[in-house]
Amino acid sequence: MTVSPLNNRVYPDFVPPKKPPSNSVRKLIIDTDFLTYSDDAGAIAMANILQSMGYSETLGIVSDVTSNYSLPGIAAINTWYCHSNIPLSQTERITNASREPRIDSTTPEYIKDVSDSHRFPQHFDRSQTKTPLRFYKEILANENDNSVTIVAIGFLTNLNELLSSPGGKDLIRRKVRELIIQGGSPNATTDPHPAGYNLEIDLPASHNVIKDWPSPITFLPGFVGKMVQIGQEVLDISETNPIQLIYQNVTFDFKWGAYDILAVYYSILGLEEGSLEYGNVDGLGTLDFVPDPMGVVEVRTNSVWDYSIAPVAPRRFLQLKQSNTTISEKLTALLTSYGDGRPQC
Ligand SMILES: [Ca+2]
Repeated sequence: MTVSPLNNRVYPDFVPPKKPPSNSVRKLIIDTDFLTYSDDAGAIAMANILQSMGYSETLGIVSDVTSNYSLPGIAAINTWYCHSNIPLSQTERITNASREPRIDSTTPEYIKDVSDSHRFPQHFDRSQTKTPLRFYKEILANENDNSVTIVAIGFLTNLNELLSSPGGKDLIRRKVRELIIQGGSPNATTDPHPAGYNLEIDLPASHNVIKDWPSPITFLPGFVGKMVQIGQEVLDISETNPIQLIYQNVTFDFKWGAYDILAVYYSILGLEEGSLEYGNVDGLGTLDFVPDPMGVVEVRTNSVWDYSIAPVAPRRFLQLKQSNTTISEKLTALLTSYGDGRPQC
């Protein structure tokens, strides 16, 4: 039994993660396709929870989908966790899509309910949002060198735009300590898993970012995230929390991979926390795209870890160090750490 540092309440299952080294409050920018699946919501909740515990500060959240509902939904989560002032960004090309239009989605739609301010209070003013390129440039310019962590839990379109912009590459080289990407499988032959949805949606952008990004990149492969299942317990948290509704709608058999949640967890707590380890030696090699060995139609692409390629900066991929159930229990304890209550802002 542990007293949660979040609200001084006692939760039988709550185990706070090992603290990162001192002076390492992670400054984070999250780039998300928050629209269709539940793990983006869990990941944004995780960033909020770890910020409340003093481990991180989310400098901004960028939506890389065009849906009009995406930012209000993100704002609802931030507002629930008492961080309504986290700046948000999205393209000006707004649509009324309620699911990612580039996939044939069979997932239930949740975004309209979550973005409904009458149901989930939110502090959001679209007139105050900036486009992703301007947003990234202003945030990075204002931070210390080598101090910003970017976690890409969606597509790489915005990051490629930043990288390709005048002065963008130098700004990244100076300010970004690490880019974490949810996606990319290191072994196409033994793992018949495509490069991953996030990387396939905008393959030219993905290719360019992986090739030219001038600071370290760490990949969380899809099959790693899939092994850590999250679900049933999140349904028991307060119904006032928007992620409760999302998990109710978009978990299959009440379980869904922790993909984006695990990426955010690593981006804040690093390897020191103990769940994960690097799968390649000394940061050598890099991810490379190859044709899908199954010859599958559509845009399916596979990837391999190619040790013969010398990247412009270290590239690493993550694998589980602890058992998937142990990690799942730790993530679940954090996501449910307010019990059926809510934070007092
Ligand atoms: Ca995502």
